[in-house]
Amino acid sequence: MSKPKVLQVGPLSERFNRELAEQYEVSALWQQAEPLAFLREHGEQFIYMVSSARFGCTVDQLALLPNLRAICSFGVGYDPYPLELLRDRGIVLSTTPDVLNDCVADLAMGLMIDSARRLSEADRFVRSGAWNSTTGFPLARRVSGKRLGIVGLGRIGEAVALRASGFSMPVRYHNRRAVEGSPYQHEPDLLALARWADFLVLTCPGGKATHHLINAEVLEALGPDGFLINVARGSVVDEAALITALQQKVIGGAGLDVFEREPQVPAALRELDNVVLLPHVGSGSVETRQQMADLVLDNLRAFIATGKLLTPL
Ligand code: 8YV
Repeated sequence: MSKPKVLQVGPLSERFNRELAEQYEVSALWQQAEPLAFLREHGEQFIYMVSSARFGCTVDQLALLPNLRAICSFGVGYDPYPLELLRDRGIVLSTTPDVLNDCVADLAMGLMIDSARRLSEADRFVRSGAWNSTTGFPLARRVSGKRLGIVGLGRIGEAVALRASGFSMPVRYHNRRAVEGSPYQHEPDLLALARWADFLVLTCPGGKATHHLINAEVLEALGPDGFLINVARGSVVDEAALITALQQKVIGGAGLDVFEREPQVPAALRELDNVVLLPHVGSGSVETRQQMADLVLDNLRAFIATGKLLTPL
């Protein structure tokens, strides 16, 4: 029996690429010299697509895939997919929820501690040889007991809140609607949450609805003792406003795992000591990435066998 054909938009781990190729007849779109010309010629063969929260897919690609029925995406984000078009065409999309909650929440805690206690900066201080008998490292800010404001209390936000309880941090959150049954106080006014919080942690989805939600006004409300932590999407923060706020000490500091134009990180950010910069590694542990990969393959297998995805969006 011939293997089902799968269109893979971008490369994932070597192991994933290998496992996919063992089970399916895979066409690697990114390896085509002219991806759209390839789709024009072969697009109608594909019913299944594999992509990721990084690569997504475009309207132009979809126009050349008239028989596409399912996209299995690696990652929990869905902002690079034209969702309305998918809905209109009846194309279903699976993501990889839950398996990455712990790692992303761990990283958010790491960024809170790093930015407030200045761990990365202190590491640079030691490495540079600046530590000597007369020069100690300047004092930092306490984390335990501080107020945590979560923007976007979903599965990852809940995991951050749970960890924060071990640090005796009171938690409030901002969502458009209150989360039913949540033990945390809902704050419908984002500015009020920013004024209240010592740490504002972003765990909301990206996309139009949250574009530049964190602007100069919110940063001003967070204030000179406040820290912004972004493990969501770069698009949620007005990066230019954030750079100004960090330069002028409008906020105390920031910890960022995501940026507006990845992998580009503005030089102005790289020059600042009051920001911790990570290369989008929220889910980046061996264990979690393996679980995410398995879930993509499980979704694909389930859809081919039953017409239903395991974790549809
Ligand atoms: C992914 C992410 O690893 O899950 C997401 O939405 O942002 C990351 O966990 C990455 O984007 C997948 O390519």
